[in-house]
Amino acid sequence: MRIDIITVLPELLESPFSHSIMKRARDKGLLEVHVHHLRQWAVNEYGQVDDYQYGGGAGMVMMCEPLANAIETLSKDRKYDEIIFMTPDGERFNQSIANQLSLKENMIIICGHYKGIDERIREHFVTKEISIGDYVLSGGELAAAIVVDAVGRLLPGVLNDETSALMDSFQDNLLAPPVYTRPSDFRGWKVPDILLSGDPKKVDDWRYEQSLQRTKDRRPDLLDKH
Ligand code: 6GU
Repeated sequence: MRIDIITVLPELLESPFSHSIMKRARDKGLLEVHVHHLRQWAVNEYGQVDDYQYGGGAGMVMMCEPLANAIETLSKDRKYDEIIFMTPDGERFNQSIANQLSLKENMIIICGHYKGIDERIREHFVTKEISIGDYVLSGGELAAAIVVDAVGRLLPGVLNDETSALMDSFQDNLLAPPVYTRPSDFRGWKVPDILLSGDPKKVDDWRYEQSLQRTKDRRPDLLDKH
């Protein structure tokens, strides 16, 4: 999978994909992330990419021309399956959207800033608009990093047995069960006996029960989808 991110703050996206599972995905050649500074497509020598909004009102709007140029330049070299705009008024991101996106070959992600981007870019180029939750961030970069992480780890070959996505919270609309490691007794706080029993069937049943109970307690809304 190749992901091209268009942003006015490329520095914010240097680190998130350079560690741990994202680093491994890139080192293995399973995930390519290219971060592009929108300024290279600016309309003038001052590097302008935003302007006042028509009709008045506080806040700048990201202009059509730099964004259109960015998208069209990138599109010359390959076909993009999805052009995503990160915006608080987009569709709320979840595991199901991550699963769908993990099947795509090439994607562009546009990070919004200021008051947003000119509506005509959304109408004529953007194919999907994503929000990561009901709160406002100063820009789409951190949200884009979350989407790339959630999608990248699902690509075949990225996770091994130890990090398998199969047992993740949300993968089947259940929260993950509690986990423990050594020692089996820490300050008198004991690991549940079943986990030390050596009986894989019993352990599986216990984990499923715990998942179900945890989901009932914390996220009953998920149970309808389970
Ligand atoms: Cl995608 N962008 C911004 N700026 N704020 C957000 C968001 C995105 N998702 C939730 N809040």
